[in-house]
Amino acid sequence: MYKPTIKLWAKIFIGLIVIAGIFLGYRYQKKITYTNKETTTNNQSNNNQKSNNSENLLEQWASSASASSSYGIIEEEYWSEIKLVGKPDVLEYGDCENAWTPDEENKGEEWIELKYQTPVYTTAVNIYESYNPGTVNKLELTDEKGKYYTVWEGDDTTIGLNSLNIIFEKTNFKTNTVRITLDTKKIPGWNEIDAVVLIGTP
Ligand SMILES: [Ca+2]
Ligand SMILES: [Ca+2]
Repeated sequence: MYKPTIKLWAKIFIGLIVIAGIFLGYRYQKKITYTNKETTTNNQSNNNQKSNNSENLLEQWASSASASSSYGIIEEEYWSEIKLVGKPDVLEYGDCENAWTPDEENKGEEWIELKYQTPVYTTAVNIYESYNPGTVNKLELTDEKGKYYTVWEGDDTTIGLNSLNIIFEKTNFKTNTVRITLDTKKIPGWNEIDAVVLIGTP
């Protein structure tokens, strides 16, 4: 009859320890993955705001919007000013109902006005253009009394699905209102904007 030697028992014992070790390691790794996933979800659920703690910079997406005109009527939502609210949701360059566009393709001067939850001293506004970009020519902000200040006037050279990132000297007033003027004659076709982010410190 075959009798396992002490040496064989020792090998089996070591083998079991290794298997247990691999199993525990796998469990621990799974736990770490899950924790990271949870953190990401929490960030996402903070719907229109993202805070950069090191500089106390707040990135806010519009909470409401109005416009000189809109292709979509509010009730139907498509291409209406409502489509400027929140994070970008146009995934590829082209005509998309998730963006705002005016009621005529090439009428000329149009404007959009975005409101944000928290007033901030701001240094930058990024305008996410999604179709026939390049028509933005002025950026204004209001102070807390509602007075308008022009912080940028210039030539929008945005191409494709991209954001026009406008950086300026930090305002000496807090704002929660961004007004953007466009010249839709400049670029033929429908000129569409997906979303606008306001960056600053509360
Ligand atoms: Ca146009
Ligand atoms: Ca949008």
